[in-house]
Amino acid sequence: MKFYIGTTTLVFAALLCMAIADKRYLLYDCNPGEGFNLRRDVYMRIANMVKNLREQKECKGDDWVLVLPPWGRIGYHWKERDMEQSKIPWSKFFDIPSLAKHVPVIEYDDYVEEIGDAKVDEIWYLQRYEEGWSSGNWEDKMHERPCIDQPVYESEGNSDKIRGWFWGYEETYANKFKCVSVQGSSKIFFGPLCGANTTAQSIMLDRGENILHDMFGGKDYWDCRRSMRFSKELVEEANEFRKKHFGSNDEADKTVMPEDWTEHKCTEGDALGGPYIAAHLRRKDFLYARKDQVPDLEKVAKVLKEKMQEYKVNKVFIASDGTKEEMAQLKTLLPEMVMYKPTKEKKKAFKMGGVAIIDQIICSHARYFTGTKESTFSFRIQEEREIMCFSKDMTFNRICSDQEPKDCEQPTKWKIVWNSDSEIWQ
Ligand SMILES: Nc1nc2c(ncn2[C@@H]2O[C@H](COP(=O)(O)OP(=O)(O)OP(=O)(O)O)[C@@H](O)[C@H]2O)c(=O)[nH]1
Ligand SMILES: *[C@@H]1O[C@H](CO)[C@@H](O)[C@H](O)[C@H]1NC(C)=O
Repeated sequence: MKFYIGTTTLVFAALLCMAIADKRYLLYDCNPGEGFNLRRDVYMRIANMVKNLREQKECKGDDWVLVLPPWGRIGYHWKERDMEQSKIPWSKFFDIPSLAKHVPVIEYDDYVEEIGDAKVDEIWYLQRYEEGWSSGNWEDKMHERPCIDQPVYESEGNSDKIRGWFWGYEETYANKFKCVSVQGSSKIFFGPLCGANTTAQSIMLDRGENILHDMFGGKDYWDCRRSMRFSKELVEEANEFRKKHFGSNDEADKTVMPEDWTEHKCTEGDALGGPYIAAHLRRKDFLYARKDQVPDLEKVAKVLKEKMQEYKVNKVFIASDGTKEEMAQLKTLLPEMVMYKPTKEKKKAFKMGGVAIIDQIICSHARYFTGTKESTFSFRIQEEREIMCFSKDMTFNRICSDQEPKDCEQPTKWKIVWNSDSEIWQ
């Protein structure tokens, strides 16, 4: 009897070991300068890399899991001195079970607990090719190369631990570090990660923004995008605001979606939107960097008034990173405008990313939306509306500045892809 139990335990332990040995973790980070909304796009590239790695023959048996990089120290807007805007788990902003329906994900803290150490086996620091883009024929390629920039990772004294930013987790270290020049999409990583260059359990790809989308605008792209449902807390806050200020709700607006995103499907024009229009007015650095394409506030007020008439509504929601003074000026020109202004407590609880997402949710449920040229903040709203099946004319808009022609170029109309056999844009 004793012997029998012993064997089962042994067999069980062996099975457990095998299961653990098969698990591999992909971590990533971006250039600190990248903003919140571009980072959400980089997530999609990495998530689809993990999805594809799981399906690779060379990687057979490897149970790849994506480790979600804690939020913080992002872009120049989030460079707050306090650590309050750091070490933020993804669950603050996104619904983890929804993400996990596309690809297995794990929060960083849970990863540390799971492997029992705050460490990464290898860091691949992605960079361009020193000689620049290869002219002539485009070629996907990747090689280990000397670092071009000063490395942001350092060996610690006489230990072999490599230290770096690691999202503000000081105890975290890596065992190996190398620079890798890359030109192309995640496809080129399959061979190297699946044994050709490493069999390490955990690999971190830093400067992840250097990886391109495998199939921009394809089914994987949209599946992944749809899996990025926001946290319930943020959705509730946005819904309350919609109800209170506009009498807007999903039933009346025809934007009801099933809890499980994989069960959702609609056709363009299904969504009506709430009885208000919305605008995202990106100001700050855009006022200088894209001076000729940012409309002045008089122009904004004039166009939004016309649009309210056209859509027969008397409320306009404004999302903006503009200053208090700019918004006060706009209010005198456009008294109908409404903004989301969280209390101190809520601001603290939701963090800057959460407040940005609430603005985005409210914009995405409006009857008509107009955004800012080349702002990834606006792009994310447009995608959200595309997922809910708003008519494209009510989504892909921007206000022309006075320096531009009256019929200035409007945003590209991205079309959601629901099935793998639909046409795709590459
Ligand atoms: N709450 C809120 N925040 C905004 C708004 N517009 C911009 N922001 C903030 O400013 C940031 C945008 O600037 P960046 O961080 O440089 O970059 P990004 O997020 O990739 O977006 P873009 O620069 O617009 O492409 C967002 O991440 C927000 O935190 C807005 O309408 N509402
Ligand atoms: C993988 O190994 C090959 C052969 O040694 C080398 O040329 C290449 O640079 C390596 N790639 C990476 C990403 O390490």
